[in-house]
Amino acid sequence: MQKSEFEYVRNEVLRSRDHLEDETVVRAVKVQSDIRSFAGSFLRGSGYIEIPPVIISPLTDPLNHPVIDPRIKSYGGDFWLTKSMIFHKQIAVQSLKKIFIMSPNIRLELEEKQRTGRHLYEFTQIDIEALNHSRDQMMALAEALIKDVIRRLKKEDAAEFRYFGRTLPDFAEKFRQVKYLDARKEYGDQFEKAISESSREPVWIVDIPLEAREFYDREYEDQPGILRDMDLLWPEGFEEAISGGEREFKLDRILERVRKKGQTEDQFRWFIELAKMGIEESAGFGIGVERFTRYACGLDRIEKVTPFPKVPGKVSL
Ligand code: ASN
Repeated sequence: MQKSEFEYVRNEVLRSRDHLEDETVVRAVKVQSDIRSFAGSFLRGSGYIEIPPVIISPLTDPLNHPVIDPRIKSYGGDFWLTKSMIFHKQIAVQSLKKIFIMSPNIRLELEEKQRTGRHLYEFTQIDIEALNHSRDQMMALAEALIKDVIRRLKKEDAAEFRYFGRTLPDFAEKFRQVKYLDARKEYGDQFEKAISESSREPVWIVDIPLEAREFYDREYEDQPGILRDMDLLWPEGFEEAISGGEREFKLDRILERVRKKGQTEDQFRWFIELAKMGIEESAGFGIGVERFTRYACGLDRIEKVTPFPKVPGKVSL
């Protein structure tokens, strides 16, 4: 090891130790632990079963934005680290019907994402999927999940919220919905930021155009180019909370959508082979655990909610 590298490691270990002793971090990690626990018990109580995460696989989410992809070659094949379990969810619900995963995701984001305060290259999303469910049903589940977790946090983490000087609001019965194209027309390209900053309640962005999403979310039959999907924005400028939708499940639709994205069938053959055998429709979403915690605690930077934060562009413990 070179001297400069040795110094980098030593400084990082010191920084990591200080980080772990920071009271803000200690209290936020407690809140994160409770979010995991309350969300898990809510979902189990709603008939969802937890399945273990997949970390390494020949199949993962292509995402709709550029990340660095670490490829692992072994056993004569190519593996990737999970960017989301989207396809595994769709496959698993065929027999398990209603599932969730506390899913660690690796997305080696470009260094510029460091500035947002919302990105970690290793994070966990609670990834949820249900067979023969609609987007509306999954949106209702998400609203109930968030309200239940926040209700329990307020009760059981009162000391933490006093420390953070944070009073979480009681949300309205239903969250507001805005169509993606209407939001962009009104607020321009930075509409997510504008809407989030000007809201006190979470807001749904629905009906997202094809070019803004991956190939797997389902297109309206009567509105080509628009998907039956959704994002949820946290209020107060905390931005994205959830992303999800109904899924394409018919082979011809899947192949057409892969083509429209300029992707290759070969890349998704593990999924396409399954679709050839026939799969039923499903819908679902993922909710980021660290972002939920950051919103709940009202913190400026996401690294404060987790013991070993991975900030884009930085080698960390
Ligand atoms: N979890 C998301 C979904 O269910 C996918 C993602 O994380 N890219 O749609």
